[in-house]
Amino acid sequence: MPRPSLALDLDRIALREIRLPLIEPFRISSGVVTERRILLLELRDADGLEMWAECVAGEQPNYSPETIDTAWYAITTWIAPRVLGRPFDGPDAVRPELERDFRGHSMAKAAVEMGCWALAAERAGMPLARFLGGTQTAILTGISLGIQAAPAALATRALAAKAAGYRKIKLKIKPGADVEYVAAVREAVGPEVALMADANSAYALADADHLARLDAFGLTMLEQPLGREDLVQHAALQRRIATPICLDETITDVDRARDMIALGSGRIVNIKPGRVGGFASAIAIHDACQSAGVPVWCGGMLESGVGRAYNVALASLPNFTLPGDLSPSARYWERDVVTPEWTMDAEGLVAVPLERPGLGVTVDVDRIDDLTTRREVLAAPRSLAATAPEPGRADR
Ligand code: OSB
Ligand code: MG
Repeated sequence: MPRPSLALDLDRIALREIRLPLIEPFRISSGVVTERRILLLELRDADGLEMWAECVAGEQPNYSPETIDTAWYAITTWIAPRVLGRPFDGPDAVRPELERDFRGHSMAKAAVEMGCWALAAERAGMPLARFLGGTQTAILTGISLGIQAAPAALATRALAAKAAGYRKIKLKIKPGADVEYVAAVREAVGPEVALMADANSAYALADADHLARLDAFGLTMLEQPLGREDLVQHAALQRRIATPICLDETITDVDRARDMIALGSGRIVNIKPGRVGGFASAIAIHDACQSAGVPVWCGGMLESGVGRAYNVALASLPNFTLPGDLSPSARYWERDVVTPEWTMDAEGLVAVPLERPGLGVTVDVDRIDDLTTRREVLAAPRSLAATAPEPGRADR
C-alpha cells in the first residue's frame, strides 16, 4: 500500500467561541477565571476531512499578552490567509510559514498549526500521539489548585487531590499567600506527596530570602517566580534557593529554552504547546531539554477536552517525565465537549488514546452548538469564488 501523503491543503477554517463555566473559580496571582471563553477551530481540508482544534488564549491579557479576542483577530486577519488554499508538504512546514515576518500571536498560530498536525495524523491513519513521536501509553497527572481565601481551605483541597490519586499537587501562590499556605498543605498531605508552587511572576529578585523559606517544604519545583520574560534574574535566584526553578511564561520558543539552560535560569521546563506557537516548537523544546538532561512536563490552560487531546498527545513524548497539568474533565466542567470525557485512574494516570487515528476523542458538536456565542467561517480563495459573495469571508 502506498504511504499516505502527509501533504496538507486547507480549504476552510471555521472559528467559534463557546462559553464554559468552571466548576469553581480559578485564581492565580494575576487574576481569576470563573467562566472560560474558549476559541475552537474546525479545519477542513480539500478532501473534506475535518479536524477540531482549540486556541488556549484567555479572556484577559494577564498570563500572556494574547486574549481570545486578539487571537480571533490574528487568525482571521493574518494566519488563515497564510494557510488557506496554500498546500504544505507536511505539518512541519506550517510553523515556518507562520513565523516569516510575523511576530507574536503564538497561541493563535498554535491553534491552527496543531490542528494541521492532527489533520495530518488522521490522514496518515495514526493516533496523534504516535504521529508526534510519543512513546508513553499513559501520562502521570497533577492538579493545579488556585489561590484560596485561607491556608486551611487549600489544605482541604490538597487532601482531596491526594485521595483522588493525583501524582503532583501544584499550589498557586502570591505575596501574602505563600509560605503559610505551602506549610499548611505540606502538614496536611505528609512528606511523600509531590508538591510544587507556581507564582506566575508575582515576585522580584529582592524577595529571594523570602522565597528561600519555601526550601523547607521539599517542593519538586517553584514555577515562574520572577518576571514573565526574565532569564537573568531567575538565574541569580536559582543560585540562592535549593528548590529547582521551573519556567513557564518565559519559555516562548526553543531559543529561550536553550538560554535558560545556558544561564542556569531553571532546571525544569513547563511546555504548553499554545504558549510556544504549536507542536513544531514544543517538540524542539522537548528535544533541546532532553539533550541537556532537563526534564519537562505539560502545562495546562484550563482547556476543554479538545485542547486536552492535543496536550495528552504531546505529553506522550519520552522526556515528559514529570506529571502534567492534565486533570480529568470533571475537575473543570459539569460536562465536557468531548466523548468520552477525560478521566484519570486511581494511580493518577491519564490514558493516551491509541485506538484510532487523530485526536482519539469525539467532539460533541450538538453541545458545542448549544454553547456557541460567536462564529465566523473563512474559506480558501478557490472555494470562495464558487460559493461566497464577499472576498475573504464566507458564511455557511
Ligand atoms: O501558570 O500554569 C499556569 C491556568 C491559566 C493560566 C496559567 C496557568 C494555569 C494553570 C492551569 O496552572 C492548569 C490546568 O489547566 O489545570
Ligand atoms: Mg504556570
